[in-house]
Amino acid sequence: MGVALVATLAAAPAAAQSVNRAAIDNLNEQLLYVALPLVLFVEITLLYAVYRFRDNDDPKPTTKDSPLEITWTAVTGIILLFVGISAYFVLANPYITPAAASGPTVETQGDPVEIDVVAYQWGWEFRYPDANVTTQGEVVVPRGRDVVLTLHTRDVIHSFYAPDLGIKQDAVPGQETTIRTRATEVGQFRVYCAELCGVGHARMRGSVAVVAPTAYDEWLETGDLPPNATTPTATATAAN
Ligand SMILES: [Cu+2]
Repeated sequence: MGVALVATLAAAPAAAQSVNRAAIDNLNEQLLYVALPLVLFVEITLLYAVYRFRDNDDPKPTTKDSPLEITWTAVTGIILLFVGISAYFVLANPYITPAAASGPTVETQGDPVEIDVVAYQWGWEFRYPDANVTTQGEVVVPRGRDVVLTLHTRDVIHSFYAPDLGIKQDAVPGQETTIRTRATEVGQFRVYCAELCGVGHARMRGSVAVVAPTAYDEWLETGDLPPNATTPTATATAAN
């Protein structure tokens, strides 16, 4: 019964918008399979004990019960091991941790689009060194191709946060940090600064426009996006 309920709850309503988001959503789902039966078990046990012993005038401490103690220690150990291994595979995913250039389970695509991101009080600048293009506030990326964003900051710490794409990375003064992603759905996705960075912090928003590869090439050449380039359609959302 528990498993059927979990399966119903965990059925994802929509496809993930990026490989990063897919990895995080999958982990969330896996952990839910463990957490939900545990919550039910603990709560039902608690309610049962409260009801069963409600009129106990002479409570006795639990005596030594080795099989029970071994069982709960072993079960807890197995659950923690499962959580640890699941989390490790996501952390070792090179899209989640770009320093893990090629993870044990996930291969990155070669020849990524490289973009320099400059965060400042209070906005975002995006530079495409290969195309000599610079944009303010909005970064345009092609669907289905790896993108590597190198983050810099002109002043204080900022954080590039695109929740729909499962991306969050700090920009630290004097350092370079990187984001690797591959968007799988055309669309317009919001970017927030997730590090309190001064009075204009709340205004420090941006967006990621994910467009079809042909629209991306056209945009790089002309600076204009075709109409409806960021409108998801049945064909545009086909998985890559
Ligand atoms: Cu900021």
